[in-house]
Amino acid sequence: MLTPTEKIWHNGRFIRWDEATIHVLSHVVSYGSSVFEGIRCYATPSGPAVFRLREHVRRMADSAKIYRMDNLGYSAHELAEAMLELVRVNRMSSCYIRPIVLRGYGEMGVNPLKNPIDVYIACWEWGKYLGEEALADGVDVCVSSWTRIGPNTLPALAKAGANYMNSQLMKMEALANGYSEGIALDVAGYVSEGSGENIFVVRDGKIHTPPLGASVLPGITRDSVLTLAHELDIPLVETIIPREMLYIADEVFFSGTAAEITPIRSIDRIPIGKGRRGPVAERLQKEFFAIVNGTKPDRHQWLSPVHAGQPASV
Ligand code: PPE
Repeated sequence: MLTPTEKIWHNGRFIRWDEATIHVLSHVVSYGSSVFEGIRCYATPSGPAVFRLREHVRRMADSAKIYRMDNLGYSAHELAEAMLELVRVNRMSSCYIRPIVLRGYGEMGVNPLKNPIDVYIACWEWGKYLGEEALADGVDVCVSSWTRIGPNTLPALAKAGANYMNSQLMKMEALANGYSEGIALDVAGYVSEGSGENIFVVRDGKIHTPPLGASVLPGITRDSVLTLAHELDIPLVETIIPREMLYIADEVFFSGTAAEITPIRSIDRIPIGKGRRGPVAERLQKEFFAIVNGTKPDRHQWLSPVHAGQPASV
């Protein structure tokens, strides 16, 4: 269960956790009109630090723009500062940050343009997304019978609440069948992504990941994996991936803010490679966690320190 923190940021001020409620007739409830982000703040030796804050704020602004939420009322800098302030106010040493932009209460009907836009930012402690052992042992997943949202249906580049109805169908089906996650194919039948993760497929030492045109969220962890693979001299291509490539891969792994870098040990009960975490996933995990935990220098300015005197990199 979610453990409340003290405060939530709402339209420029801090309110109590329990006060962060909306009217049932808010536009978002009937029509799914929200965009949001998920950001991790890690504990480092020099205090809590938010991972890739600038990129998350930018993606939220992009999502809002796609849905014609033209004026959030706050600049990228103000939103980033609000998130850092929230972590300070709640005295968190590490946490997950969830900013949400939603169409609020005012009018009913599909037309969203008359409803106010509300911005909330909450944070809480969030452990390992796919279970405690997932990072070391890998997870058992399936290919979903649900197809990822088509390119001319809901825009996949936007991280919109409504997209997650599709994700929920995938997730519930996977759980009902004893898997921890589902992998969706896109409308053309090629590998797209997990319900809340991007995916990578390794064969003969080369990493493959679906391109943005395969209805994937432009994951910020995905982008970090691209950078780290390049630096570690692991070849990587963004390319369409046929489903059966999953089964004959040496390794498959997920990336995501919540899932971090999670190896996949079987798909549809077929063992992947040796049926456990492979060396490529392990190398990337090692590098990723060394940076986010502050044991290696933050050579890309990926971390925004939470505490005063250290300006955010936004
Ligand atoms: N694809 C989807 C569909 C997705 O939801 C996420 C993040 C990603 C890829 C990876 O993106 P990024 O976090 O920028 O690397 N999913 C978020 C929500 C999870 C949830 O259950 O809520 C997350 O990981 O925070």
